[in-house]
Amino acid sequence: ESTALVPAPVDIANKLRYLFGRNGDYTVADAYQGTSWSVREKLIDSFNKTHEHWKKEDPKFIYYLSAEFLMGRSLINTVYNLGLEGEYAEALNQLGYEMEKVADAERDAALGNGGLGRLAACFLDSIATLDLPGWGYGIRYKYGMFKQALKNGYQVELPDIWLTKGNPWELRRDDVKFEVGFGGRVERRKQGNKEVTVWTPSEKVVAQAYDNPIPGFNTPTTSNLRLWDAVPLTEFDLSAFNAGDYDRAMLERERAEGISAVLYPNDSTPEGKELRLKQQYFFVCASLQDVLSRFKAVHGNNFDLLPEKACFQLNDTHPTIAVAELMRLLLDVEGLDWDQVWTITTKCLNYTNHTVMPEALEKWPVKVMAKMLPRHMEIIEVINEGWTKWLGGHLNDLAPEERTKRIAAMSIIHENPWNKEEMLVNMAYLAVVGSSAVNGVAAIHSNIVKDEIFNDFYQIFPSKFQNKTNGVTPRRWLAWCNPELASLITGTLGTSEWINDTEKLAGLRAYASDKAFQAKWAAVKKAKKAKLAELIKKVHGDEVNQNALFDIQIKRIHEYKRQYLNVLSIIWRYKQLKKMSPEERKKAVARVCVIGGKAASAYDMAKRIIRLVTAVGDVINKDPETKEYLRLYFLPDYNVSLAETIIPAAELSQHISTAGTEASGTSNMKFQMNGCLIIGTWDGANIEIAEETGIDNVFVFGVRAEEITQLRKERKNFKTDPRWDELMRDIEGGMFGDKDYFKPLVDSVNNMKVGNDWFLLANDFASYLKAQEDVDACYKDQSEWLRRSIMYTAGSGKFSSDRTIREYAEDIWHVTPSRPTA
Ligand code: DL6
Repeated sequence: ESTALVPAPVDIANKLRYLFGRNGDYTVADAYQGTSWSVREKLIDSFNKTHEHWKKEDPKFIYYLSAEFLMGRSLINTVYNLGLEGEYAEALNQLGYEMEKVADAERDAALGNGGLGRLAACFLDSIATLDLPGWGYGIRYKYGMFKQALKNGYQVELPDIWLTKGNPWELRRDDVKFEVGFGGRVERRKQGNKEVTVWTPSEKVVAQAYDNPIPGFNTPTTSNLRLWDAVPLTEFDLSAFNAGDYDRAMLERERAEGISAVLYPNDSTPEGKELRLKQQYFFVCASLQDVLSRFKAVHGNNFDLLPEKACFQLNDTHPTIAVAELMRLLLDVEGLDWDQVWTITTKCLNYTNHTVMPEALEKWPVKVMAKMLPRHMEIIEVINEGWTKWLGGHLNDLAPEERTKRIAAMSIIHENPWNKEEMLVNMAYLAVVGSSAVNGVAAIHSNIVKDEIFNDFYQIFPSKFQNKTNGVTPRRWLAWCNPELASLITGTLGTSEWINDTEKLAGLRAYASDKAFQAKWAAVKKAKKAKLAELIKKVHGDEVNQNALFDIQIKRIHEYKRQYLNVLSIIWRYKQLKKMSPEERKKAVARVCVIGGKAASAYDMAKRIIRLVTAVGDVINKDPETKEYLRLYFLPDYNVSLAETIIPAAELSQHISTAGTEASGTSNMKFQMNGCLIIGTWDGANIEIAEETGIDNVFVFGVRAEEITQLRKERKNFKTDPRWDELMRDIEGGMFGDKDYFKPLVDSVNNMKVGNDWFLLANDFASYLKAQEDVDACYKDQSEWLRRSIMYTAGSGKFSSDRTIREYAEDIWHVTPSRPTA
């Protein structure tokens, strides 16, 4: 019998009593535990109903395969998505707690690095909300994204031990386990008059399923994220144990658990470590076996039907081994023929590219793959043989030399350009050849995918290539993280339907210049700024001027994202303020600048950038002459929940990547939804955001993507701005201390040194400063600023992940809604 009828306060107390042995005298952390274990049961009721319904209906499913899911916290999202907020807020009140404080006790589920993993999480929210039969599949990392701390202004990494207090949002499925093998040998054996291939792995582990129910909003649908934990095949080696060799007895356990132990903390550049390939195969193998076993339970061996019942989205190249694994399962385990299997596989798979940098596309040495996955390597070789042979015929019109060159350039297996001895498997090419659809994540990026990264492939299969501009869930990123703004919007539009249909936000345009409405809008922003000021006080101990412009840049630290350029403009601002008289200063626009983001642990230059931010902040924040007018804070350990506090408070946000380098960006969309103005380059989704918001409302600066190649060639002769030269001298001369440590940073943007200013900071510097002046001028006119702010939210309708998912469902997956009855 469900606990649905037990009043929430009693249920919370019961959970604490029977699950944790607590009787009264609860801490906030207890209140969180009691509440979430109580909510969990309602979630599971909904989950079970949905899955009973889907089992009966047998609709086509989309399986989103992703090495990362950056879910953040679940309590608020679950309570609100299930419509239980009133009941649980009231229950907590009765027990003497506030929902918001209780929710704060939850640890983030940080099983992702940044944009790619968070996008996957937003997509699951939309899949459930749109009633689409769909699951996510990934890895249940024991340690997620590292926790970032600052020590003397330098980043230090601490392990993310997130599961110690249990996880109320998951369900271990003891009945769902699959074996996953590695290494060993491949043999041909005779079976009757048929030759069969047998792979005997030398190592085996078990993938144990954990389900994480995903509640949709305003619907009875609760879908699923199934994550795999790696466990040993046997508890431990009994013979070794009996012989007293305890270390050896535990070895298998350690080896197995190592596979799902830790998330690689790299964003946008692959980690070429073997364990990474092991992780990728581990979760893909378990997920495909799981899907096939459910398929077989209903449809037996009628595998030609598989593409009508299941499709898979490969989230970047990380799950691309799925091409070979689906082939292997259908060929070797199910005994189907190659041609039939190839047809089924390519019909079922689709691939999303998330990065423009060609060097960031994953390539695995043939040697590594042949050792770890010998049967898969064989299959990839056969796929490549067929592919290059087919290409030869298709490119018949080309001159022989040109044809050979083109085939070599498009081969899935090719020479390592840096080491002729080594052959590589190009995972992106495997994904393109093995998929029905290939897409980029913003209009400009999808054009780069077609015209540059995969141009040869595009010329042959133009219809395979699509664009699917990213989106974010308006539930988490507006309605739940900014309830004050949400209620103003609902009150003004006279409906809360915008939460499911963000195009309705366009109705706010009519109020953009209305002074009374602007005043209410400003009051919400002010309240959210006060919250961020509280957080800054907690972390840095400083009070900040809450009337200052809150200027934010939060994202992974990367040279292409150019946090460095932001710091240079802050230093320039500081120097200008220093030159002013006290009277002049009073007329300046005050700013509180915040930068947050993690640097991959091995990314030296990114770590130096963090130190530059903290060092500049140390000088500026203490300067009695200017500190009323300018502050710079680095907020450590940027994660999903920190973003939920920062974004609603932001007035200006920075999206200043070198044009053509940021595939899309998604925080730009979250800021836009929350009425935050953007200063940005003509890059990624900034372009579409500007189109929807009105280009004159956005502070656009910098060179365009089409100019980059030429400008890089000419950077040696580029005459830098004298202000730029001055700043370089300042940093090099030790104005912020640590001058030796900052030297490589100064060198990296010097046209005569190794990096040659690859990301063209110097080229964009002057236009960036000009755009910053435009920001100041606009902020002085608060009514104009507020008008623009409202226009941002009003123009954000397109960037709901509901729109993105609807497009995937219609154009790529061909999956239709199937809603259980309430
Ligand atoms: O598509 C989601 C997100 C984009 O918004 C970012 O622009 C892009 O940098 C990011 N890509 C990655 C690539 N990771 N790998 N490999 O994180 O994807």
